[in-house]
Amino acid sequence: MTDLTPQKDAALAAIADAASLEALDEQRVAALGKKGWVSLALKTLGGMSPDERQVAAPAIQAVRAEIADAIDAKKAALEAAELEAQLASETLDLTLPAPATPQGSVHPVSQVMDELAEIFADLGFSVATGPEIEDDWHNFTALNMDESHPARAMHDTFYFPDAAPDSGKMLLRTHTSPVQIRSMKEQGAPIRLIAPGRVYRSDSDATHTPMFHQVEGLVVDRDIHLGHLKWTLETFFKAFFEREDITLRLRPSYFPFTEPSVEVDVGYSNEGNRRVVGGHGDAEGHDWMELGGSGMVNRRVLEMAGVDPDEYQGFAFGLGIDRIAMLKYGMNDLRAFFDGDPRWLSHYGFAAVDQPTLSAGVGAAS
Ligand code: FA5
Repeated sequence: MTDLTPQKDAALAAIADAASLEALDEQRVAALGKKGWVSLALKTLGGMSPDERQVAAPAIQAVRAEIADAIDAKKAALEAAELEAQLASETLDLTLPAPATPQGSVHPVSQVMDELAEIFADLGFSVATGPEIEDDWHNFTALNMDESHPARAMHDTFYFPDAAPDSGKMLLRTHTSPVQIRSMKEQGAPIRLIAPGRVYRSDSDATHTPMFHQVEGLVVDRDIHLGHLKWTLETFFKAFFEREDITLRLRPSYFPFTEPSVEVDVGYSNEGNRRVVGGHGDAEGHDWMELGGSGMVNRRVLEMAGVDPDEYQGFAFGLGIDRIAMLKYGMNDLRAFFDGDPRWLSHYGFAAVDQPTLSAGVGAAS
């Protein structure tokens, strides 16, 4: 019988030196594989005499077991080292601060719309909406501006080129007033609502943009008069600007859909290049700024919206949301509202958690 000791020693040395699981497996195949030297040695047992076999068989089996044990031990060591290396390369330092993630912010117009809804909800107003693509009847005719009415020209309307023949001309609504008509037709009277939203006019400079935002207000009930309108606007502006010294000036004006009509101005002063609301507009260092139009709903409008003008009266107002946002939060160019500049948004925008509430203050800190 051949002595397997040299082969065994060489194999054990190679197993100890194996640097990877692949290298170790090569050693396993070379020794214990079908054609490995241990397997071949086992095959020689068949040609031996029983006496020889009795000595040789346990010796070969012992070599086989020694090599298999060495392979198992080395395998466990290599796997442990591999895991160790992986853990070392994948460590997470949980004490590090979280990396900065890009954050969105709430646009001042959206924030102001939420503030409006919060204040008016407290006064018992609901929030209504209407389509931005409107028909000529709701935007003009039902608001007492028939085809030949000169006030139509003041609206710089964007018309759609080819509307269906009997649908009436389609346009981008020029104000939120058509929501008055839609709401009265749907709900009848009494009614108490605000309707904030986008409106469009082909008009552009530092204080005018082709798309801007208005909030409509409408109250229809029995015995409504101009005093209710003034009280409502004053109460709203005091809550909105969070100061008591708000002075409103109602200036006689003209809108086809209100009679009488009044323009609403608010007193402000200049502090640096910022306009600060408060005080009487005629006082030293003060002036007036127009915020919107309003008036008592014209009888003809109530009639066209299906409300009996002998039983119900109403007041309505339409305010420029962008303008009141600029006044409250100190921006001076309206066009920046719509540039989408992330620096402007991160400066003037609001955190999503800054929900305006009457108890915590509707003017969330920006
Ligand atoms: C109207 O649009 C009327 N519908 C308001 C109204 C409603 C009157 C209900 C009576 C009853 P006017 O065109 O004045 O009115 O616009 C109202 C306000 O929208 C303005 O005072 C101003 O604050 C704002 N506004 C008007 N045009 C622009 C513009 N191009 N850019 C930004 N704000 C504007």
